[in-house]
Amino acid sequence: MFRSIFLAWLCICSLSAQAEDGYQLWLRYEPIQNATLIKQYKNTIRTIVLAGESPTLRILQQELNTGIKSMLGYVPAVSNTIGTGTVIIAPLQAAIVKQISVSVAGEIGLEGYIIQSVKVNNKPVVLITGNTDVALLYGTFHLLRLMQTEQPLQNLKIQTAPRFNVRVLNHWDNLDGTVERGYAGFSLWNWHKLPGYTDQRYIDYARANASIGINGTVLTNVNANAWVLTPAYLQKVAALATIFRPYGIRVYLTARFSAPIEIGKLPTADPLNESVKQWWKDKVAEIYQYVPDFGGFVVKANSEGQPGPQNYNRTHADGANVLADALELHGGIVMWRAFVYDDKVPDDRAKQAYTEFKPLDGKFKSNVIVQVKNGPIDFQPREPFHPLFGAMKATPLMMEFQITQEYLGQSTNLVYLANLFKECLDTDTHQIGEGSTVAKVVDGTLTHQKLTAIAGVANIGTDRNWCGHPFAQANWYAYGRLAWNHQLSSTEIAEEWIRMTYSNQPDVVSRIATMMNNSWETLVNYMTPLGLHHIMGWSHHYGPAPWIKDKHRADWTSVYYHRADSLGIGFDRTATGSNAVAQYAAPVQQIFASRAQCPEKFLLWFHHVGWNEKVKSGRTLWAELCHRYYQGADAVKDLQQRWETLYAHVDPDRFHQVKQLLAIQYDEAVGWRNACVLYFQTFSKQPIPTGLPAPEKPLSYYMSLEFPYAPGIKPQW
Ligand code: BDP
Repeated sequence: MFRSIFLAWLCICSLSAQAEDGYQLWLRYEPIQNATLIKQYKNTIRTIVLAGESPTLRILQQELNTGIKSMLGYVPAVSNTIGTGTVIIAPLQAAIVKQISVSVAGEIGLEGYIIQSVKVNNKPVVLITGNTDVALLYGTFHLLRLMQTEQPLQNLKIQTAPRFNVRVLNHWDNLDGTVERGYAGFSLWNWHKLPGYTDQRYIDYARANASIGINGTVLTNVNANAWVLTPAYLQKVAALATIFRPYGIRVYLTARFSAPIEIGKLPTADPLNESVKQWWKDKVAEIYQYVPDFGGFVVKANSEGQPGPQNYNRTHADGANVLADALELHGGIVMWRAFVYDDKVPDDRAKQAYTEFKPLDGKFKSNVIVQVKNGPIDFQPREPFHPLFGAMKATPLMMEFQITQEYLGQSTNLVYLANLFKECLDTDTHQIGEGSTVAKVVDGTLTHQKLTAIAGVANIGTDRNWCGHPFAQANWYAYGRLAWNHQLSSTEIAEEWIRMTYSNQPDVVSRIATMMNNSWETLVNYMTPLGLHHIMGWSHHYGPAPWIKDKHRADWTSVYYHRADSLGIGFDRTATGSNAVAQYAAPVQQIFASRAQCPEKFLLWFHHVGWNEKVKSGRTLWAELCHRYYQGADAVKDLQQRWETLYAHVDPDRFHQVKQLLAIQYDEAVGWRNACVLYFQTFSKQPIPTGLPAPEKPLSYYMSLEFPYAPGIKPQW
C-alpha cells in the first residue's frame, strides 16, 4: 500500500517537475531569488518600447517575454509611451533614439550595441541601441544575461562590439548524419526530412548561438562531400539558412576541391583551367539563388588525402583565389585551411604548414582568410601557438579552435577549454615587436586586416543536452563569448556560465569555477604532461597508446612524436633537431630553443631531454614525468570530491550525470597514467618514484586493450 502511494507520488513529481535534461543550455531563466534585485528589475523593466518590425525584432520580443516571465513572473507590456521603467529598444537611426543623448565612443559596426541607463523627460529608462536589428537582439540577450547572473541594472553604460567579423562554428557533419569527431550523438541536420520538415532544434540552435554572438555556421565536414553543392541539397541548405537568418547567422559550406569533376563532370579541377573557373562561378551564382546571404566556403585542400590545387601543381593561393573570384561578386569569403601536412614530405609535421603558406603571404585575394589551427600539430591537449600567427603579415589569418574534445577526453571528461583558448590568444608572437599577441594577429589589429574571423569545431549533436557532457556546454559558451571579446578572462566566462546554468549562489559558483579552472591542466597532466603530444589511440584517438609505431604513415604514430629512447624523451625541434623553433620570431625562438628557458609545459615538444636531467622542481625528468601523471589522476579524484560537496545544490539529474562521468574520467585518467608510466619505463629503466603506488596491471594489459566502441570507429565484429 505504502509502496503504491509512494510510486504514485513519484509519478506525479516526475510529471510536474521539469527534468533538468540540459536542453535549455545557459538559457534557463531561473526565477530570481534575491528580493532586492527583484524589486530593482521590476522597476527597471515595466514597459517596452520597440521601434520597428522585423522577424529579428519579433524574436527579440519573444525572448524578452520568455526571459522576464520566467525570471520575474510577468510579461512587460509593449507601449508607445516612455515612462519610468521603460526599456527602449531601437536602432541608432530611429527618431526616438536621436532625441536621447546617447554617447557612442568610436565605431560599433553592424553588430555592436549600447545599453545605457538614460533619462527621457526626466524619467529613468534603459536604452538598447545599435545599427541593426541583430545588434538589438544581441543587446537584449546581454540585458537578460545581466539578470540571469544577478547583476544590478542601475547606471548601465555598456558599449561593446565583436572583435572578429566572422564568428563561426565548424560542424564536421557528414551527409549521412554522422559527425566526424562528434561525441554528442548525430548531426543536427536531418537531410532526409529537410526542407519540408524543419525541426524545432534548428531554431533552438540558432537562438543559443545568437545569445553568445555566433554569426555563422559551416554546416558540413571539412572532409567534404561535393553533393552538398547540388540543387537537391541546396534547397535543404536554403531551409536552414531561412531559419538562421533572423538570428544573424549566415550559412557556409565546405567545398570539395574536386567538385567540378565529381558533380560538374569536368575532366579536371585545375584551378587555372577556364572551364573550372567558370564552373565555380556558375555554381556560386546558383548557391546565391538559394541562399542570398550565403557566407562562403571553408576548404581543406591537399591535406590528409583531400584533393587540392597541388594535384595540378598549383599553389594554395591559386586554389583559394578561384573560389574567391566566384564569391567576390556576391560578398562571400573563402576560409582556406592551413592544416596541411604530408607523410611524403620528410620534414617535421609541425613545420609543414608554415613552410607551405609563408611563401604565399600576400598572394591571396582580399576575400580569402587563411584558417590556422591554434597549434602546429593538431588540436593536442596542449600545443605552443602556431608559428604562422604573425608571420604572414600581408594575409588575414583566422583562428581555428576545436571545441569538440577529440584529443581531450571526448565526452566523458570534464575539461573547460577557455583556459586553452586563452593561453593561445594571449601568447606574444613578438612578430611585430613586443605585444604582438596571437589575439592581435587574428583580430586584425596587429597588421590592420579588415577581414577577421574565428572558427570553433562544434561539439554539438542530437544528444538531448546538445554536447554529451553537461560541462561541454561551457566550451560552446566560452568559445562564443571569446569570439565576441577575447579579453574576457576564462574565470569571468566560467562564472557567467555557472550562474546561468547551475546557480547564482556565490559559494556554488566558486566551487564549480574552481573545478572548471583546474580541469584542463589536470587533463594535460594525466594525458600529455611536459609537452608530450599525439600519443593517443590509433585513429579514434581515445585512450593512451604511446606504443603505436610501424604504421603506413609515420606521422600518425606515437613514437614519431615522443621519441623516447634509452637516453631520454621528447622531440628535438631545436637547431640540432628539426629546427621548427626557427619558424618563430627571434625572442620566442630563443626561449623555446633554450633548454633552460623553455617553459616546462613545452619542454618535450621542443627538446629531447635526458631521463636524469634535472627539471625546475629539482626532480629528474623521469621522476617529474611520473609525478605529473600521478598528479593528474589524483586531481580527478579531487574533482570527484568537489562535485560531491555540490550534491544539495545541483539538481539530481545533472548531479548524477556528472558524478557518473567523473567516475569514468577517473578510470580513464588512471588508465592513461598507468599505461604511459609503464611504457616510458621500458626506456628509462628506472623505478616509479617511491610514494607513488605501482600500477596494478602490467604494461601488456594496457597494450592489449581495444576500444571497438570508441566513437567514430567502425567495429569489425
Ligand atoms: C584531425 C581529425 C580529423 C580532421 C582533421 C582536420 O582527426 O578527423 O579531419 O583534424 O582538421 O585532428 O582536418
